[in-house]
Amino acid sequence: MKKRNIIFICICLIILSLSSCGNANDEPEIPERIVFGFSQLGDESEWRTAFSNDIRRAAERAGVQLMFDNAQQQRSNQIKAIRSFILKGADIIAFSPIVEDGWDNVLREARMADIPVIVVDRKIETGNEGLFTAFIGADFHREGVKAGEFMVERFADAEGPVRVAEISGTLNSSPAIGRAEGLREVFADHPKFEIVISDSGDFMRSRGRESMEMILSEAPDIDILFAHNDDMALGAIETLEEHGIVPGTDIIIVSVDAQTSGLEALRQGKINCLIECSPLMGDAMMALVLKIVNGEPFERYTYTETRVFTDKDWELTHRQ
Ligand code: GZL
Repeated sequence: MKKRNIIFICICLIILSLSSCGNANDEPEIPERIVFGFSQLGDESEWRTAFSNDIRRAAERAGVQLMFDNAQQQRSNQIKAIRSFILKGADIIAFSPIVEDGWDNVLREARMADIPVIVVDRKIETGNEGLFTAFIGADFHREGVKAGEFMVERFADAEGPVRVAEISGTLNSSPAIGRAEGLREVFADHPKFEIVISDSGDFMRSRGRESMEMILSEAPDIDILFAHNDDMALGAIETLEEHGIVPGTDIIIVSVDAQTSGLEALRQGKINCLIECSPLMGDAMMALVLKIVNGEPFERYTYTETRVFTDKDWELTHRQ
């Protein structure tokens, strides 16, 4: 074979080898996954379970690497979880604060680590609003107002006093505070309504049962039960039925959340009014996560919708 052919072949081989190995710049950049730490307060209710499931699904859809911790209803566990997310170098953290107070120190630690924090679902009381980056959740005060407005309308023809029992959520939690305040704001303009007894059921069905037992023994002749969530309302309904009292007829029942079991009780006429508080915030929260981490503009406060479902609507739209 002639010398020049050999040289030509060698040159071709060199060019081929250089083009095939490419260089680091040609490799497609695989973006690093955002590491997102979420501290969930517990699993006390149907709403909470739906919310946790929605977060997992939304993180999957968003391609976000989720570190999820269930605090089993202990603020101290939430603080530990947030600290662990900081140590693990999360890009961003979110948490559902079980109660309003006691978060400033751990939020300062996240701030020192330059990790943004989103407050989700429930609100916090803080001496420095700059310690968190954004909030997404419901307007609890509005939910309480909506409950009160339903009661005013349903008892428009009643002389009064209209005796109201309240089974509230976790003490010092923003939904319990907001819902109670909203209801009382409406009653301030309608003095025939009297809240004759109030007890915390911690948003749990079992505690709703217990609270209703106590209410029946302490204030037997109530006209309305206002439960701060469906789980407690359903627990109370079990107790009422054990006492031969017809829920939704002998006592008007108003609840918040409008989860599957609550809607079923509405259909059965055992609950008369549901104030919706949607747990399906996962996608909106992930959109916020991506905007904040990517330095894009975002809303600091995002509120979910509050719809009202009543037994009359149900009759109108679901009459058999
Ligand atoms: C509301 C949420 C409340 C629900 C309850 O955003 O924090 O906690 O109303 C849940 O069902 O336990």
